[in-house]
Amino acid sequence: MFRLARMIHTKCRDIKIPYLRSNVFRTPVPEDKVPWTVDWPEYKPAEYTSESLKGKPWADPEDPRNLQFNEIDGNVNRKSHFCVYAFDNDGRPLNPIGRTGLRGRGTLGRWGPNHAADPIVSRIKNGKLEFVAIKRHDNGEWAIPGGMVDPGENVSQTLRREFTEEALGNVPAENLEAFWEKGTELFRGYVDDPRNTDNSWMETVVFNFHDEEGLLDDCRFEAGDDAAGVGWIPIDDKVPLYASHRDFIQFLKEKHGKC
Ligand code: RP5
Repeated sequence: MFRLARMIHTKCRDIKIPYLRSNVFRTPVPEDKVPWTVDWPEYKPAEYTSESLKGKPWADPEDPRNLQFNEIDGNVNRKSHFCVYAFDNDGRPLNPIGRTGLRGRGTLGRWGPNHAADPIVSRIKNGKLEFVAIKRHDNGEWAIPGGMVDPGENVSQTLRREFTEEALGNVPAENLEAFWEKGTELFRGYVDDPRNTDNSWMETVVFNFHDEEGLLDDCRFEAGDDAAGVGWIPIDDKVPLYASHRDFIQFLKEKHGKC
């Protein structure tokens, strides 16, 4: 498994644009003030939790105090992949990487870790390593077709479900049974997602499914509801990728030793 040399907030500290689907701007956080260990008594970040979370069955209640953090809470995994996280004075989980310039949950459903899974489906075509990417509806960036782990679901189910929903329109699922068995884990941990806040953040497990046999060569991908486009892209493409996905593609490159 690969590790990030150093995680630092970049995408979730961006002050040039408002937070997703809002007019709320993050409070500027200089890089050296990201870690909570750096004393900053004047830090008073903006607060934002999207109204769209209210009453949603997949979202946590406004008040986090009765939730079982750092535990498997019923069928919701509130454990972090990499640490036991701490809390602020209001009992809200504290982002383990540090300050983001925004309190609340933003548009994320869970206080604390929001678990996702990212399937990197790859192949070698004309000597070049390629992977299947989707164009996200929310901010128009290209991304690995990952998604949230549903309550009670395990990561392998999420990997397969998300890829099927977001990218695979016309391939009968039973043709790919063996393909989904042969994934290898590339990474598990924190994601520098633009939706992260001081109290809610994304974590993921990244798996690589490498198509050695050309099973998907004739597949005409179809973008699902969450995607505006889908297709193979070369790993050396200069197109910017969502959140930490460029790092994950770098792991893929290191694994296959190709460009
Ligand atoms: C990223 O958000 C993860 O790496 C994953 O790709 C994605 C999951 O969120 P949704 O696509 O479901 O919005 O942090």
